[in-house]
Amino acid sequence: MSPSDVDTGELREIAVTIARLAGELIASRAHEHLRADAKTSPTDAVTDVDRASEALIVSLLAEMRPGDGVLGEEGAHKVSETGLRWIVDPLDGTVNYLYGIGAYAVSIGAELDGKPVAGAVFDASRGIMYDAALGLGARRDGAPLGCSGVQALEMALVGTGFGYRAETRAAQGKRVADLLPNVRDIRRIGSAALDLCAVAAGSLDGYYERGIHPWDRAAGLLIAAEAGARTFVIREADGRELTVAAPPAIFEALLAAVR
Ligand code: LIP
Repeated sequence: MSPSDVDTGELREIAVTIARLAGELIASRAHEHLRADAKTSPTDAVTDVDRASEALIVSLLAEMRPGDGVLGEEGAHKVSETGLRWIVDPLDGTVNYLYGIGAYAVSIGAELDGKPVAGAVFDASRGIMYDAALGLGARRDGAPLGCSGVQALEMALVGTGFGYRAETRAAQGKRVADLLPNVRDIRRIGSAALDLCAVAAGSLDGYYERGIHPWDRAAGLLIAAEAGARTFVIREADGRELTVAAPPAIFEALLAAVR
């Protein structure tokens, strides 16, 4: 099947509907005193809300798109019978959520034979919906989005993030120290999905991060690309993936600066 065989607008609306419902669940529990379990390190947290959100998303996808595959951050895995697979981060920005910092989202992307075709990121902390469908543009609460017009890296506000393991963070800290004098400033929002939506909206001029997962970026990369940004993912020698998104005018300069 090719993207022209599917209604990407319909897939976008499914992602929007489900992301909003999961986001409402997350927002409704934001003031609970949650216990966090550790994943890859003591600081890599997962909560019952992450799991509840993923369970809701998986059940709604099973109802609305029964033959499709699913890959979720918290363990959901279903092989596709249709060529379509949904890539789900049920709560991106878990640490922010735990600390009551207003930057956490639900990210739901749809891929057809591995190619992104639709996606939605619901900022559950602010009730803002970002979405995109292949060839149909990117939107924020239904209004078209376009990325920044920045023309020089030294004027760029660049988002990034860091891993959870101390040795990884030491290396990432050195890289961001090298980048800092060459850009306007750095922002560390704590949600890759919201970083990518910020690039799409022009609230960031660029974003890069090593070590994020497909579920962190599946929807946000398409949203950024449909808003006019260039996007790039490469697996590096250490096995970690580098993700970059920026407007065409500074993309090559940012990529060269972070590689
Ligand atoms: C988060 C990413 C963020 C990264 C954090 C964390 P999570 O995802 O969205 O970009 O810097 O370390 O991985 O764990 O909140 O779903």
